[in-house]
Parts: sequence; C-alpha cells; structure tokens
Amino acid sequence: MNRTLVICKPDAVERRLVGAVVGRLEAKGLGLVAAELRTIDSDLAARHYAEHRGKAFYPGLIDFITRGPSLVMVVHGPTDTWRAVRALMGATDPMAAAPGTIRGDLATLLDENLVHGSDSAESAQREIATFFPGLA
Ligand code: 3AN
Repeated sequence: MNRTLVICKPDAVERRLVGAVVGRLEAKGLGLVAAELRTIDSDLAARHYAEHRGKAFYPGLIDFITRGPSLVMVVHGPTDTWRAVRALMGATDPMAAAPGTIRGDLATLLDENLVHGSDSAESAQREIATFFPGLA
C-alpha cells in the first residue's frame, strides 16, 4: 500500500504546526494526494475511533478531534507509506516519543498528540475510504 491517511489534529491547527508536520512528510520524500481542512463531525469521529469505543478516554478523544478544524490528508510514497509516516510521528505518548519525531519534538500530551497516521495497510485503505470516498 503506497498511500496512507494522515490527520493534523485540531491541536496542530491551533498551534500553527500544520506547516511543520507537512514539511516533515515532504522532506522525507512523501507527497500529498489530497488535503482538506475539515471539522470532523461526531459521526465520522465515532467511525474513525470505533476501536476505542468503551475505553475511559473515548469521550475525551471524540470531543478533542471534533473541537475544530483538522487537516485531513492522503499521503503517498514508494511502498508501505503508513510505516514511514508512523516512524516520523513517533510513539503515541509524546513524552515517550523519540527526539527527531513529530511528537517527540513538538508535543507533550497523550491526548493532544498532533497527528494521526494509519497503523497498517488495511487501516490505510479503510481510513482513506472513510475520509475520501472518491479516492478509494
Ligand atoms: P495513534 O494515534 O498513535 O495511532 P491510537 O490509535 O492507539 O494511537 O490512539 C488514538 C488516540 O487516542 C491517540 N492519538 C491518543 O490521543 C488517544 N489515546 C490513546 N491511548 C490513550 C490513553 N491511554 N489515554 C488517553 N488517550 C489515549
């Protein structure tokens, strides 16, 4: 799978870090296929985060991702693009994320960790279809 879904979440837009995130993807050599500034509604958020439903942090996660615009993107690369994006993002918890990664360099909070990237080829395919049905 040479495409993956990336979201610069509302905290990235609020903190004016969208350019830094896109810059890191582009500096790596990945390209944009689609990009849209969009406020994710609660239906779409529930579909996207279905795997976390029922967890203690789920309501906060939905409130957060819907609180303002996100930059939703499809990114392409030579192969396994999702893997390259995950490496650039760093660990889910920014305090554990390695320096040099987006989260390691630019974030501190687990629930405001700037970016989302699909975590497998299957997730990439599903998430691209969810956010950009015309591209699937
Ligand atoms: P990632 O964003 O690295 O793919 P996921 O899919 O496990 O991580 O989690 C989605 C989002 O849910 C995370 N970005 C984070 O904001 C939130 N999250 C995950 N685990 C926790 C947790 N234990 N406590 C609070 N928020 C969490």
